[in-house]
Amino acid sequence: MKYRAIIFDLDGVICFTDRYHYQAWKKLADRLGIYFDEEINNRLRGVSRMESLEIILERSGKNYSQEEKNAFAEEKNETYRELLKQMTAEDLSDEVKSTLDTLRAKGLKLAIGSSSKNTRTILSRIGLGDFFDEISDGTNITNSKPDPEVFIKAAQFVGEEPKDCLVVEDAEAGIEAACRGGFDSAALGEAKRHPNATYCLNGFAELAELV
Ligand code: B16
Ligand code: MG
Repeated sequence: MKYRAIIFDLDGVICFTDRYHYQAWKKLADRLGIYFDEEINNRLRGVSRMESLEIILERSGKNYSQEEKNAFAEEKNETYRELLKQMTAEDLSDEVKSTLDTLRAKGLKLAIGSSSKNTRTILSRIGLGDFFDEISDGTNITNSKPDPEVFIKAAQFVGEEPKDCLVVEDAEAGIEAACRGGFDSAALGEAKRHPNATYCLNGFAELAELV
């Protein structure tokens, strides 16, 4: 087998919380009178909540204090968490679930490497609360993607070297993080724009043939 473990990004790979992030940021941006669109939203993929806010505020003419920024980030998170309440096991696609089962049956260790502080809430909502061997997320890191910290911690948690782990990502920042950490990577969606992805996938199910 080529790899001993697979580290999955969450938002945009395992499930599609990206549309809820978009709606929640859009609501805040509209309230503040700041222009925001899908293209700007793509720059937020894999990026932490506070760094995402800074990207949104680039279009604002105002200088906000740190206190105001904290309140904006909290406001967005409250909207986002409200939207997450709609999620159920039906938000986990058959393709993702059956591919995960195939990878597990091959004996691979399966971990999450996500920037989100809401990772555990989301996994339990979609019925994967106890599925992964290890979870590395926004609650155990100080630097978010493109820094490799979240993946390095995931590899440590499963007890494997980066060279023996494959990272699966939908964000360019995530592929960059994988490269910097010494991991091979498989890109989905927007992440395929990054020139250094090891593999470009047309769909999640292709993973089963790769490893
Ligand atoms: P939270 P991932 C990332 O998840 C999202 O792609 C990014 O848009 C979000 O800002 C970040 O999580 C932080 O999320 O506000 O829930 O802590 O793609 O790394 O799984
Ligand atoms: Mg992602």
